[in-house]
Amino acid sequence: MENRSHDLFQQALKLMPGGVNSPVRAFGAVGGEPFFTARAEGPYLYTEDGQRLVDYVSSWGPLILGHAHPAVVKAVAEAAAHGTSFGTPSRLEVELAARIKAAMPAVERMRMVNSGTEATMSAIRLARAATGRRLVVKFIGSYHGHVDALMVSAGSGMATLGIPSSPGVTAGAVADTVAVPFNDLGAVEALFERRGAEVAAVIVEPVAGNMGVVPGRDGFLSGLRRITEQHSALLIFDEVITGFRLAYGGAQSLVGVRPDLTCLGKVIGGGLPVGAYGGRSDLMALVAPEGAVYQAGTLSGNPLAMAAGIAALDQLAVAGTYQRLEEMAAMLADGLAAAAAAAGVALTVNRAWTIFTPFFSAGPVEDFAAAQAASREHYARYFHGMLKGGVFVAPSQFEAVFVSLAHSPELIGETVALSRRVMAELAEGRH
Ligand code: KE4
Repeated sequence: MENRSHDLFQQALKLMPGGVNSPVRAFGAVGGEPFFTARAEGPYLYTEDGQRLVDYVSSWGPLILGHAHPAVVKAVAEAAAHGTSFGTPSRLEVELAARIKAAMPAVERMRMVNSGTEATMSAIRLARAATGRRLVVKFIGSYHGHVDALMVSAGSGMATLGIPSSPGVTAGAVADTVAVPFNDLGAVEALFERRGAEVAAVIVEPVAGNMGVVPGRDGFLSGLRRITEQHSALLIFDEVITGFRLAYGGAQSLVGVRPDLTCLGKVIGGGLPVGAYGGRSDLMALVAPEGAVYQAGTLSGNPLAMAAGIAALDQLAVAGTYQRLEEMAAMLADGLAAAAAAAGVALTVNRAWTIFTPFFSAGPVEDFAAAQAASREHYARYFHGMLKGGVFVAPSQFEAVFVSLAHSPELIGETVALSRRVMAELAEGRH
């Protein structure tokens, strides 16, 4: 049988590093060659080789409605017919920003950009300008995009590839970045006791998603809020994953902590390239052209991406949406845990509302060191067992499982049934 994914991959390898446009897609952590997707619809990916896969990666989070949702496709098609980018302000930018502000009161004003990386890069530049301080504190195993200053002890693809930092990121670029263990409030307090007067901001994923899903311990986020306020430093929530994913108001609406700045991406673009950073009006007033903090982007706020984001958020604003997502996430998470227990496979499932990660370890998994101790070998065998059964989960232990509104309890039930077979085979040492 012809293997079109293989042939495409051979061509891709000649054209792009690793044959991919983002490292985590290359299956480096799980082995094998990536399949190529021809099209996607609802909860399914359709590969170039005619396979239909149930998708729990959702393009790493954005496709919360499922693929090719009619409302999003219609909105993008209509916008495209009126022009794809104007390079001037347009009504759609106002409409998306107004929806984000209504959902997240802490985001009093914002700036649209084209990726989560641009959002976090801009937010730390703004924080340094606003405070006149240099130091940025991040957490080991958290990933905030590939901005030089934050590529220290990062998670996601960097953890997957075992790259603690990256060649090309100079010592100077990270001289003012300090990484401390996630969930370790004592380490943060000790750092602030020594260097609090130098800290511009703490940037945190309010639920870590890039070491796998690791929720903040009780009091962790409120502790960060207290400490940053005490030392006149800013608190930045990187909600690129959690924004409009955990709740319509993001993690900040659930954890009861108001950040000074928020970074967004993924879901707010409805599957098109959108990021945003925003927060206190007094801080955003420092951003050019109102202020002197320069940040710009040719395609920032372009009408296609805005139209997709508006359509997505309007679908998500419907009552009961997040309850449905959370019920399906819980059904799948609990199903996996039960399957592993029945097979005698050590598994710890961390769930935070609508997202979760199965760690192949006895656990608990409350920081990156514990996540790293999980069995990558077992994860790879689980990944391939599920893939062989027609289910696509993240090709890395350090990512999240994303359900969508296109999934259904019946489909989740079928996935759970498959997982029982996969866990049993894993326990028997097959795969
Ligand atoms: P992008 O630049 O990839 O749009 O966003 C960077 C980013 C920022 N902050 C958080 C919390 C993120 O999770 C991300 C990107 N997430 C990864 C996967 N967890 C994107 C997938 C990839 O790198 O291909």
